[in-house]
Amino acid sequence: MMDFKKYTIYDCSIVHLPKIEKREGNITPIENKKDIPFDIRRIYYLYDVPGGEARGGHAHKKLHQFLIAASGSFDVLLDDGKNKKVVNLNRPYIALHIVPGLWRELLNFSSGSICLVLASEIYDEDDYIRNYKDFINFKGSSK
Ligand code: T46
Repeated sequence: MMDFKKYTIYDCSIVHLPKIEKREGNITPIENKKDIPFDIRRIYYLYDVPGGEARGGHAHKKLHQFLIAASGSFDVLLDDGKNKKVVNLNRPYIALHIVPGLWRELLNFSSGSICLVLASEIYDEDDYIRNYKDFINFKGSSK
């Protein structure tokens, strides 16, 4: 398995999830191994985010995540210490797979938006790097 310190923003991907369309409305099912490349050990969602507020602002050492705009839209800034990119999520059947070892910030939440997160691990504060300088040192220590 790749050293998670070496992951870059180019290892993240947009994943099109199944979308079953019905006249009464649509449904998107997500199954371990079939629709997502890791076992889901935790689900959480961000909601009631006040206008102008940012979330994230940290990196994870081991955690894989799928981020989905279950409602509304928001931007995800990805940063591997060298490269940055912004991904806009605005469809409930599109996921952003964020690999470990990347700094992320969530910005520009639309009113009433919901960020659904499917995560590969249970909550562990030791998996977080919440200081940007520590993150840069962490990335540098893989060379
Ligand atoms: C991420 C972005 C997208 C828990 O107790 N359990 C949990 O599973 C989570 C996710 C958080 N918490 C506690 C820890 C903090 O006291 O909830 C509080 C807020 O967490 P945090 O400041 O990390 O929230 P965000 O929105 O900045 O980040 C969260 C996730 O933590 C993170 O993995 O990538 O959403």
